[in-house]
Amino acid sequence: MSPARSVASTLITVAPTGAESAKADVPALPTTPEELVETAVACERAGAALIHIHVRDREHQPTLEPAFLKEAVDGVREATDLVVQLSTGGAITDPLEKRLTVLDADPDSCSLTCGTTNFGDGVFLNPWGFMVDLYRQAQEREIVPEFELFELGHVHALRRLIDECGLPFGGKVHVDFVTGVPGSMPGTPQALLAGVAMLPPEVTSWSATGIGRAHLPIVAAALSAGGHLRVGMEDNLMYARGRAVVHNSELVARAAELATLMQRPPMTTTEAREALSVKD
Ligand code: KMH
Ligand code: ZN
Repeated sequence: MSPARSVASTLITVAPTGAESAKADVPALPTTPEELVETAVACERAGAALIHIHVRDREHQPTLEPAFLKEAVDGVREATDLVVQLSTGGAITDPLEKRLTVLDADPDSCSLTCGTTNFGDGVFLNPWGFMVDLYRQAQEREIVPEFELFELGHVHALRRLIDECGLPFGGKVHVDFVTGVPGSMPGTPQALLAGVAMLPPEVTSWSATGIGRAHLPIVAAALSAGGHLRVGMEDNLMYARGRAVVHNSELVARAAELATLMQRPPMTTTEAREALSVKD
């Protein structure tokens, strides 16, 4: 896929919670079902079309318990038209078998990280067998994967996955570059564009996110290079130098404004469903 290909509109994904920040440290983090739904509604209004969800339990701790996942999927579906994506990455302490059961909640989309990577002081495990199992189960259940690429080697692993297992349900291949995780691919335009240049031709769309201070440079680079955007408190807790994010929707609103200035206004949820070929 050519990085210069003209892309008319911008898919804005919001990743509002993640598994890494503690509610006690970041009270604005949406961790309860009510906060998640309120966030989803506000972010849809601000221009998001897809939500990447990590669920928390009643003590605000990351969980992959099926009842909590289902509650989150149902709640967001009832209140919005957002494409609902569940994280299968969970937290780095989550066992692989448990991460596979995320698909039981029947989201529109699931994340699928294309390899193991450094994750700060820890390791985010994604062995080949796990990737294949997750991919095949997503194909069978008609759930559209979003391929998460933390490393340039992950782009090559995606190539291998498509060669061995074929295309995802719906035939579209959407990837997301996660840049700026300490120890992984840096959050620089140079690294992002190197990844874009390596994408297999089957890729139909790509987005990018920059962790922490890489957030705005990666937004600008992705918009310039024909990419889509992922924003949210999973990846970035600061709105500007010295000013914390108060609500996820302000990150979405700023991304939507920048995208509009770049003549690539936010995609509607209907357009996003079509672009990603999620099931009706
Ligand atoms: N929380 C990270 C260990 C994903 O959602 O698939 C993994 C992650 C990627 O956030
Ligand atoms: Zn995530």
